[in-house]
Amino acid sequence: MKKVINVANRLPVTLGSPIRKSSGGLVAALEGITNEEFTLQSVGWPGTVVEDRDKAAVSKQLRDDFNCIPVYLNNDEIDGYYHGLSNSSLWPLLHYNRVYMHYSESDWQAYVAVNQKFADTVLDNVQDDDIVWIHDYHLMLLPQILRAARPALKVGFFLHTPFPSSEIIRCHPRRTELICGILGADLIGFHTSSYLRHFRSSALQLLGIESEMTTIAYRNHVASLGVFPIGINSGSFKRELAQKDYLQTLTEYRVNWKDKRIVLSVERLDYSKGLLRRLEAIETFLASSEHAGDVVFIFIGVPTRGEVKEYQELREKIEREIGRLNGLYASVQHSPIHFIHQSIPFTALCALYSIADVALVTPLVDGMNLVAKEYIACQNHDPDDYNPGVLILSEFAGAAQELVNAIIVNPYDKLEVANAIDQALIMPLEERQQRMNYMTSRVMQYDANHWASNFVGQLLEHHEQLPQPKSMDDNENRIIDALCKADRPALFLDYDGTLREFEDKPEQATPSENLKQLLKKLADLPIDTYIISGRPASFLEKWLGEYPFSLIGEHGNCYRLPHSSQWQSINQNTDHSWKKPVLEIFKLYEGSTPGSAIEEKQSSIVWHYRQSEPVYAQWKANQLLHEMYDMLGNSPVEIHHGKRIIEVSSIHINKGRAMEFFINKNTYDCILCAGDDQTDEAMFRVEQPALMSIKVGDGDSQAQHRVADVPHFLSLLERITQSYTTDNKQLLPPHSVTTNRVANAMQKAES
Ligand code: GDG
Repeated sequence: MKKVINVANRLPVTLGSPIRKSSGGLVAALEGITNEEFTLQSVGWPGTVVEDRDKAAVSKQLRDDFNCIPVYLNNDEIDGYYHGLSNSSLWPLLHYNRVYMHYSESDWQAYVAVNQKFADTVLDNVQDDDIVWIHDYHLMLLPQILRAARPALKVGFFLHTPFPSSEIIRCHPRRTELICGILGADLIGFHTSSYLRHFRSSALQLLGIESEMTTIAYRNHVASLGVFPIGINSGSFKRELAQKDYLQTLTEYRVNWKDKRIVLSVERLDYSKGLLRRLEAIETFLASSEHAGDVVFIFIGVPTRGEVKEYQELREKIEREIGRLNGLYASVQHSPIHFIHQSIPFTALCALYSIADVALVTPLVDGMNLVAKEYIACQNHDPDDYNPGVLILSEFAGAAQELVNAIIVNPYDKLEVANAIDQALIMPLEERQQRMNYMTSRVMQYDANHWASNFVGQLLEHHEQLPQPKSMDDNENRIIDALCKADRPALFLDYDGTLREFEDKPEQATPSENLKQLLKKLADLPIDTYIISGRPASFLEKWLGEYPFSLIGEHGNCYRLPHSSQWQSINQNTDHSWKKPVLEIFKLYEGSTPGSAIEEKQSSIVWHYRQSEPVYAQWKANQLLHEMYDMLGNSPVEIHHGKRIIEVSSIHINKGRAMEFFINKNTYDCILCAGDDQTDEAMFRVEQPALMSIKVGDGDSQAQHRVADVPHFLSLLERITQSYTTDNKQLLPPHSVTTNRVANAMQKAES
């Protein structure tokens, strides 16, 4: 049976004596997936500081009675990680509020440390086959920490809030770390496709990571992206609506408000929920509607985050505003707004949902908003007396994308909201029934259980689809072994992205000290080494000319043999007549795309847009590509769309052909080629039994092997150099290989 470890900021329990299970929607959602297939364990903060002396007993009880593993936090950690970084910097930004964002380095340090603490707890309790499901913005670093520690784990991450536009999230001083943290997950889930789109565009804009609609590759790891609109725990509402207590409460409320129409609002007192704007709309309604005297507005405002200054101020403003409106619009018998500033019992909540003629759900921004769905679940379905209410829903709640039959409003438009209240109050029964029917079937069918099992199902699917990579150690050993055994080995190594990481400006990507040391060691080996690059001869000569390597420039157009200073063409008769018109068009694109630049080489022309605004430049690049395909259909050229470049080069020139040119002149019995981009694929495609190929980094490739990035490739080269001992350039390979060479030598002698 598989275990799902559910990791969220809060454990689904409330400490006290006795410890009580919380009744949150998330807990119920996850319980729905526990059957013969899954068991469920929760990891999280128990919600309060626990004294050291009590920890062992609390942990034992939590584990034995609730299958919960606590992550204990001290007061400093709670301040920095929870009140600070999570609630005072991430929450406001995720809800488009830059002004309320407060960031401090000490909060960040606490956030990093607590995410690590969560990781340690998960790692202590997890087996490779388990599923780890991480929830929400408190734990954005956790997926990447877990991936680094245990790459085989199945890790899902779901964000319960919106993911805002890149223009907003970029304000966070730690945006890069946060996005990279999430990218460690195998499956990243959002409530709506807009949040998913924003996440993708932020990864592109802020980190330069391109993605597909449902996948994103980062550091040799592909994460799936998905839209999973959370639902409510429909079963618990169905059950509640059949309870005696509920029916009794309902009757009491009906009597209490028998002459009134009820407009209900329920939420935590959070600025994202739009209460002040709503009060403006209510004032507009009270001042102008003929129904004003018939209506009571019931506001349930659950206290939240009282430690944060903005929440204290919001509460004061709301209380002041409600007092003012009640003073202004009350009569002797009636106050228009009934404000309950506390959480009410579930039974009372359901009864209120049921009797409310209208639910007024107008957040300024909200990940999903479960209240809207809960209201729908509580409309009376007695076929003899089906008299449903009306949902007024903000277009900025994630729920609006599903509940399209609600009256959808712009919460910033007080007149529109006031009119919507009027419209709802007079809406004919038939229309109310029609609207509610569609929404009810959606809400009851796509409930929390469906959400949870869908997410977990897709996470498992993601894993099944992944080709199980062979252990890189095995591959490495085989490659090193083969080179050591060979009589005439050769290396064909690309430079940028293979031996050296990219820089914003290509001219800055000169060999690092480490690389120079490594190249020196390679130079001492009895291996023919070729550096095969798109760079011009001048660059290769200047930075790599001192080594006894063959240098091949411009994707195989020209070469220079070791110890020579003479550069020669590989193919003398190449037609370059296409270059002039191509250059003219490239110049137009250079002019209209700020940050882009043209590089002209002997046999190719390259348009670089690495430093341009990515989305616009990508669009221009596609345009240029089309133009090139139209123009050059019959020309002897290859058009190549690489990593933020478009290159047009002679068809007679490519790295594969250049490599073959040298292979044909020599009798290599083992060849290793490596590269990171599309131009290197021409080498990978060469048909040669002695050829081994390595792709450096992510992306599709025809190479036989793959390493994660430049450092991994350099460490492989390092291992190759270590496997040889040089003594007057005599090869003294490792033991196992020696045996083989002796055998070879003997065979030769016998023949
Ligand atoms: C976050 C996202 C996303 C409220 N008052 C009482 C009470 N509640 C319950 C409601 C509902 C829950 O609290 C509120 O859920 P929301 O979805 O509306 O909002 P957040 O708490 O901000 O939740 C949100 C959600 O995560 C799930 O992903 O939808 O966008 O911000 O269940 O019923 N329950 C009781 N008494 C109350 O007075 N018993």
